[in-house]
Amino acid sequence: MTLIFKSDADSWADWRQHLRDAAPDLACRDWDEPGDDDSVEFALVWKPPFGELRRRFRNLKAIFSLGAGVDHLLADSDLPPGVPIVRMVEPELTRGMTEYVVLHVLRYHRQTPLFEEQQREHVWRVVPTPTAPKRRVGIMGLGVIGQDSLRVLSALGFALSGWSRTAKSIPGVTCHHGLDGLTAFLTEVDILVCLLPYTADTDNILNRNLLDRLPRGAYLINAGRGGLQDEDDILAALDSGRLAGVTLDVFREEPLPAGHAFWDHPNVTITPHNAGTAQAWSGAAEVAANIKRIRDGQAPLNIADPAAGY
Ligand code: NDP
Ligand code: OXD
Repeated sequence: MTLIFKSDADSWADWRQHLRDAAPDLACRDWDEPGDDDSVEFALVWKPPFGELRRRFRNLKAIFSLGAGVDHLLADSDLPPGVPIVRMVEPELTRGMTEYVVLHVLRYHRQTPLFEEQQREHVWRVVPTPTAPKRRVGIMGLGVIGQDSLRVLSALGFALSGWSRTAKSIPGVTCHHGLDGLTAFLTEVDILVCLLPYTADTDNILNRNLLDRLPRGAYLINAGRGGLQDEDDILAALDSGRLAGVTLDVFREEPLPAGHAFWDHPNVTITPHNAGTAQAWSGAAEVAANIKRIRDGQAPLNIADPAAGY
């Protein structure tokens, strides 16, 4: 029983050690290490080359994504048929995402960019700062990460709204769903946080049509996927004052191309797609538990739905 591993980060040694600890009878090897591909039953991967999983590994029982998002896998039209794709759901990836969301929500809530500018200009000016209950944070995507972010934002006292595909009921959160619920959701939001997966339905959703429904001077934080955002429309919304500030962890093209207007825009904060990362010391146990389920004849947890795209 073998697991094949592929990542674009330098994390193989770490995962190998923790997979060994979590599943001692599982042989693990890196994508480029020679070995018997017919013995490979599990793949733990990030962005494998299209067609390779089907071509190389004839006995796959599950494909584990190294990320919570599976768009990098579902974009492959040549996947092995009938093999479940399992999302990475592990506590430390979720924690990292929640830390990112809370950090940047608080940064805008407490007007930190303004005070940083005042410091640069040696200006001492007190600006009234409301407390959290007077600030509404709206989360697009009420899945594992969206709900964990809401849990912490709720403890801080923010007014909270959420938007998802199907109806949700979350205590303390004004929930909306579907395209019919989008306007009511957006019109109340001071800080919009996007934690959606990238699918055919969410492609380019953060566009002018959506941004125009936000109150003037709203903030946007996108840590979902770059394909969710129309980058020209975001720049136009900043220039018109519709958006007061934008924080982006993800981009249409990654790394963000040199010369992109986001690099130098005074009201844009960028991070290099590292809001949340699966941690081997925690994630290996989740993968091992799912492999055990499969060997026991059960379906793994957190299977993605290829039809829905997430
Ligand atoms: P989940 O699958 O748990 O949740 C996805 C949420 O999005 C669900 O609430 C779902 O609605 C909602 N959704 C999907 N499609 C639509 C739609 N068309 N309209 C409205 N809502 C929709 O995912 P996670 O919370 O685990 O992860 C979310 C995303 O975060 C990942 O797909 C990935 O792209 C991104 N991510 C980014 C990272 C980074 O470092 N920047 C790290 C980790 C994840 P419903 O509840 O009705 O199904
Ligand atoms: C993920 C990511 O989807 O890191 O987990 O982007």
